[in-house]
Amino acid sequence: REPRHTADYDAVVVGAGFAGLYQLYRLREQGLTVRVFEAGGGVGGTWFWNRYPGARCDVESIDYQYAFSEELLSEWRWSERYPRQEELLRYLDHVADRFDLRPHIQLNTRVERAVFNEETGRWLVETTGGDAVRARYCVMATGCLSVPWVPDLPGLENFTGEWYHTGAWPTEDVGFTGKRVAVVGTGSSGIQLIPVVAEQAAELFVFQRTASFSVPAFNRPAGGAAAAEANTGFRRRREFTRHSVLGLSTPLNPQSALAVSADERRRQYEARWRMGGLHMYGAFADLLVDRAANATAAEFLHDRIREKVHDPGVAEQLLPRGYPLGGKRICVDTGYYEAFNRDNVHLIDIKDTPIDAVTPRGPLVDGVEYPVDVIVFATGFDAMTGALSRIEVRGRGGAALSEKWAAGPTSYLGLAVSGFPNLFLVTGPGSPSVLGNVIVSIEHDVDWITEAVAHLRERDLALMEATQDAEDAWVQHVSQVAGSTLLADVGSWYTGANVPGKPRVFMGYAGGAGEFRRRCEKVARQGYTGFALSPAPPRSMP
Ligand code: NA7
Repeated sequence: REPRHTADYDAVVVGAGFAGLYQLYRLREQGLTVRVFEAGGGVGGTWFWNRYPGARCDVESIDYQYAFSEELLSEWRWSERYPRQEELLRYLDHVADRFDLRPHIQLNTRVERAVFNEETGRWLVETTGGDAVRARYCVMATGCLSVPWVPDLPGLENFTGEWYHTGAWPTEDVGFTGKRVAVVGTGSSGIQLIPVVAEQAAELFVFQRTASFSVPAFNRPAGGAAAAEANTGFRRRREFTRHSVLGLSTPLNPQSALAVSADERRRQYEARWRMGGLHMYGAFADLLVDRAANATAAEFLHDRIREKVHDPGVAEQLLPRGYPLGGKRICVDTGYYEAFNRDNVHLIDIKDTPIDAVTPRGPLVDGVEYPVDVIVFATGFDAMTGALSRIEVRGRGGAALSEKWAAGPTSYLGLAVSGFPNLFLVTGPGSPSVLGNVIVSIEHDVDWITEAVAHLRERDLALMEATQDAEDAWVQHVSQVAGSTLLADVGSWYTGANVPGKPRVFMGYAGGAGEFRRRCEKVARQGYTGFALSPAPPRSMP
């Protein structure tokens, strides 16, 4: 099949979210010609698609922004402690304009195929619209949570109302006023959406399979002296997050939860609770590694739920049980539990009785039909590998990435895959990104990739490829570290368990953002150990 037309670039970047925009900026800075393809109708990635009411980042604005430009840092003012989707999208639009990135970005364009040509040592990247470009480097900035997952419910196609997924929200307003609404899913997205819809809908039915651990955001305006002070301390703060475990600004309490008195434990949990949201992770050093320590935090949060929810029966159903705190990412809410004190909000526990089907009128559970006007699926994403598995990526010998990853994704440092020269992944599987603040990981990975590309160009090297040995060792290390935590066995999107049929592999690096950075730096410093660097495409001998 002949592509419609072929243009040549130094690099192709797939995706124009936080990762793709920054990668474009850095490669342009190096003087490379770059083409960015973006499936969305605008830049922003996650923050373009997740426009559902209540959508907000669970990391604080000050930590969830780029650090590469002093000008950008000083001219942009966040309005709230936790940024809303709309503000994040405005920020990324501003970045695209401010650094003149738009001419290099082709929107509304989905990449269908990326094939490495061993003769030329170049990637041919083709889009569904029939564009084709050749490039020396191909960077996948396709996101960790970018492919919405809608459960395969029989009858959904005949549902006569409207239905939406939080991660593919329409650009037009969706009205809930006076309507009967079903929300399926109580992870981060559902927990943000539910209190907002509860205020508008006539009746809201929340279908909960697994109760989440949620900690209030204690969101507030970001203005005033505190903001100015935070900005002054930004460099120090960012340096701290870079070398932290989760990429967050919270100091981790080095103590064990089991080494202190019950009073001290409570004091510590209350202090972290008041800090809000993900700060809870830092209460004790062993929360994610010791079951008994973890149980003390779970108990503290159970008590907070019981205090907030008036109906003791509903409160019991909202208690997360059967998995450790942090096994699924802690949710950060504003008024989530309080929403269940409203007369128009109904919790339907579907743990033991899943949604069997959707009738033309609404969800059907255990023979009971819930007639609704709108169903919102807050059912999460085909995480970490979803976007890449939807692109036909072929490396040496025409081998498909999907086949290589059939039993679960493998990588070297989450950045590269053996057999796929000059293909780079930003926060790929095996990176620490999704366990904490993805922006810190994105910046690291993009900087690392940019420096690797500069290294090749300065030395007139054509190809960089992870060796199979290095990849095997990294995969083993990732798995070993995950196995030493409480995270690896939990049925979550970290392990692919939320998508039926997906291989169960822990897809993050639980060794921490700081440790990951240290290892990547060492690899680069030692001349890219674990990578084969070659001057020209090695041709097979006649
Ligand atoms: P999550 O965290 O994957 O949450 C999805 C929710 O949907 C979770 O409660 C799931 O229950 C539930 N779910 C998934 N499939 C079904 C079916 N078939 N029936 C009922 N309930 C279902 O996605 P989010 O969008 O909330 O958040 C993703 C990340 O974005 C988050 O971690 C932050 O990093 C930002 P389950 O727990 O699987 O039993």
